[in-house]
Amino acid sequence: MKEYFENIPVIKYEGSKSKNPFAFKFYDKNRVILGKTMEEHLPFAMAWWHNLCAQGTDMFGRDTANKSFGETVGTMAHAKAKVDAGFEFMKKLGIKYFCFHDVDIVPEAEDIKETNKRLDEITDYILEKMQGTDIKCLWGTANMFSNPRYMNGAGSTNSAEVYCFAAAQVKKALELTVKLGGKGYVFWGGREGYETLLNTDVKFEEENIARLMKMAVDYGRSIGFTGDFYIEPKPKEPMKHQYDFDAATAIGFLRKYGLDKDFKMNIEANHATLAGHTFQHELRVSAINGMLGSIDANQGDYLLGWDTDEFPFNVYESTLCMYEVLKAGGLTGGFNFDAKNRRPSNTLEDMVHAYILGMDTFALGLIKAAEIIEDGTIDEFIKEKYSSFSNTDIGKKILSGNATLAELAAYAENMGVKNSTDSGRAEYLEAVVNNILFG
Ligand code: XLS
Ligand code: CA
Ligand code: CA
Repeated sequence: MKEYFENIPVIKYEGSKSKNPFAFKFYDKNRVILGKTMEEHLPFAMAWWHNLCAQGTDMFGRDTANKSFGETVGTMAHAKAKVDAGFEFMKKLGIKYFCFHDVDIVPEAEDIKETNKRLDEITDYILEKMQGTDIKCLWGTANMFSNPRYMNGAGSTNSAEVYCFAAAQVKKALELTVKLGGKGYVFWGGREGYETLLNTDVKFEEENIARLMKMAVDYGRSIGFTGDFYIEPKPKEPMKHQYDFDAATAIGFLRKYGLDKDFKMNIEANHATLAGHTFQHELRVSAINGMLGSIDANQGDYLLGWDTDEFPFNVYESTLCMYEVLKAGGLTGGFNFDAKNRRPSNTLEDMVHAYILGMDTFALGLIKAAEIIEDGTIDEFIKEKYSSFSNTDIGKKILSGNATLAELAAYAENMGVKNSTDSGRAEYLEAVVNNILFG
């Protein structure tokens, strides 16, 4: 078997003193934190599209990286070489999951029947490669945004014929996800949105997206898909306004159309930033609604403001992310590195550096988040902050749901003047976190 990452050894944990660029400094998969190993806390996944397909093209320039893996790009031989390279990569990094779009794994043909044949062939091959390894599929999805036919949307298209194409792709991608044992199925609404309301019937489009999702749930369950469907919120890019703007919007949509029992959120850090939220906010909103499913682990660049999909290196953010994940009792999905090397980082070694960076950043985040929880200052503060609802009779009455406005108004009138005097202590709490991170 040909080796693609020839000079790259199996990546091992060597500790933070190590200067070896091909070693983990913090990701020690067997280290136990709060009763589980790091590997159990952090089911990392490789994103097929960025890692094996993207060659550094951006809006202003063409490829800088070569991902041909010795074959002609756009052929089935190349598709198979990507499988080989991908499995070698995952084994060397100790990554146990992958995520894919249909057209990441085969070149799309003119005729959908031919594309589907290619998909059958490549997934047979992927299944073969999975055998004897503990590598699994985290989630699958259909790319319903690249092909020009989707320029007016997929589920939200104006064309019934294009809608059927979208349905065909979802059907096939679901079958492939089941075939590969995927834990989840993602809907990211790339083209589900609008540029101007002057040409858009929002109500109609949203209802049609819901219909497509409902059909997907019915079909998925009928072929034995027991995992979670995910919506991956993103506010904009490519569309000016996308319907799945953020977690709160997507959750409201799912509830409105009765899809909330089958769906959870796949939260991407960079999409939270684009929505004007923190990553932590999106995770919290999902978690308190019982909808925190999976994470696309990356980060944006605050100075650029577009979807840069960088590998995460911000330990403050990964710490607050892991804090939310630990508090929520973990993910049903995993941590997919929906991230790409920056354009000039164009060698095979750079791909490995990027994953080491990302895995170490989340390992550090996990270590530090567990320390915040064990320290207890934040939890204690929050408990105390709201304690007037648990340790006063009037507070208890309000929480019981049996209080009336008139009763509370009478209480207020008897009380005299009351200004809020309870400090929010934001700076103190931020200092506590800094001390745990760097003290
Ligand atoms: C694009 C999205 C996409 C989804 C899968 O911004 O992140 O890659 O994760 O379609
Ligand atoms: Ca993104
Ligand atoms: Ca993503």
